[in-house]
Amino acid sequence: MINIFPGLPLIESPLFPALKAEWGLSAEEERIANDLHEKGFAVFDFPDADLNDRIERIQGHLGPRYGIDFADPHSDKTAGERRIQDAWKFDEDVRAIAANQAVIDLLSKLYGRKAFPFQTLNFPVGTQQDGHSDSVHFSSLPERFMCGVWLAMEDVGPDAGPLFYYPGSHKWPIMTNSLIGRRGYGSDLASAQDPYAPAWQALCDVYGVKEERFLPRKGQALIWCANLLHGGSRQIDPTLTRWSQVTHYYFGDCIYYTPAFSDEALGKLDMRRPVSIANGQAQDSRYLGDVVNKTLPRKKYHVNFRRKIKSIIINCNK
Ligand SMILES: O=C(O)CCC(=O)C(=O)O
Ligand SMILES: [Fe+2]
Repeated sequence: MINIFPGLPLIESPLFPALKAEWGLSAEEERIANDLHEKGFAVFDFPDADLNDRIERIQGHLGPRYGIDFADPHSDKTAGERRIQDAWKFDEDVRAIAANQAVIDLLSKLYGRKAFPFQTLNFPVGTQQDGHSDSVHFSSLPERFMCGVWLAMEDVGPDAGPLFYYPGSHKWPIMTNSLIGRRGYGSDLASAQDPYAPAWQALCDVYGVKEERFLPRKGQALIWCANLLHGGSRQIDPTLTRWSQVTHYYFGDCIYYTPAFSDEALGKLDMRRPVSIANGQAQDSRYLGDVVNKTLPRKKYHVNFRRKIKSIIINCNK
């Protein structure tokens, strides 16, 4: 069967039921694909025989950087730094988790383009972050070719500020500046998420969905789709830890950019040049195979556009 919509991840395509029959999925892969398609997230056991040793080494190596007294069971674990971004650059175990080949192969199969990890976040406690979709921070053209993989590095109970999400919210309108009537290019924000909070709240109210919490055991992981609304719930017991690693993935042959600081309709994109954690190489943005690392400067765009219009008029008059 020809995929008429290569601009959509396979798991998010309206043709998903017909397409998946041809992928040769195992029963476990099919369960994950179905969950992503219907709910926007899927849980799986992280495929790494050395995971327990890696977790222990990561906690030992990164622990002192958070400024938290982990040795004292009664200390406030939320008092220090909440996260370390891109520890893969100096910690081989963080890198190995992010670049896990089985996960890359699985995501590539489910999305229909080659996945590559480009960012890691390591948390010793919950983030207590409001509901958001990651696609305002990092998105792609065509859209939806991005996902997060959240790995539990210990068992997580309800008092430790577990991850939460709204099942099915990946099907809601994708949050962009044009959707909320805001100009983004050149804007300056302390938190890129802030302008969208009332809009996400309005969608939650109108769809009347109930949040679900992820209470995993150590070694379980959760994939979330680019547009799934998720966050970190309030940490009820501050003496608890909630060690976790999030890896964000992009997919090949896409334009990579930050929507919060872009105005897509005006061709003003805050482009990204993500480095693949798998091979250390910066990845070019591409559109239908062609490299497009820079937005066309505004002036040039106008000249080209005028030339094109002129040639259309001349040709029409011939
Ligand atoms: O772990 C959490 O509490 C949320 C993390 C998150 O939203 C992210 O890394 O994108
Ligand atoms: Fe997030």
